[in-house]
Amino acid sequence: TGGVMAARERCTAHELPEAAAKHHEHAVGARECCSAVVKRVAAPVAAVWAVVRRFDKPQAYKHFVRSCRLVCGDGGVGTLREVRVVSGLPATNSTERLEILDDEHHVFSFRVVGGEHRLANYRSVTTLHPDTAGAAEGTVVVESYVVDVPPGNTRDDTRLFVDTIVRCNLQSLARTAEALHR
Ligand code: A9S
Repeated sequence: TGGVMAARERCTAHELPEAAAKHHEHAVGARECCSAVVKRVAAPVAAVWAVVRRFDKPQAYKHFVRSCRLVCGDGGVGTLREVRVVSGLPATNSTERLEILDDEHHVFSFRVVGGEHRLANYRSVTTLHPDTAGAAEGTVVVESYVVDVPPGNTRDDTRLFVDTIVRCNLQSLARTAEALHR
């Protein structure tokens, strides 16, 4: 579908290795939408990964998160967290499950399994790649997602809303990892 191509094209545009691009190919249903955001970070992969891999601490860089507690699990695959959201969003809380935590290949994925918000069945995959373009050690972060289009919303509205949140998160991730690295 068009959704699969959206994430896929953006990844190949950044010349990711085939194995990494595969993580951003999603099967997208009729009432779902899909997109991807790419962000360059001026810090090595290890510094960015140290922030991303902490499923128990999304508030380290996600500014829309007010608090987070683990419901069950210890931060490995299958762990459930309950995230409370800052006010001003059409959401109060979200229950999320860690799906992939690959320390070797720097792949992270979670899915939304409940909560009071409009992003039912949200799932995302984040991959980190060494950025060989610049002189200093850098990282390219690719984050793709699939989510149900909420009743009464269009696919474009949904993508605009979610892309904005993901872009904010990745900007903040960059600042956090760059500060750690300094
Ligand atoms: O947390 C993420 O990585 C990405 C997103 C899009 C999170 C979205 C969100 O947590 C809110 C920020 C609260 C917005 C959820 C699940 C629903 C929202 O409406």
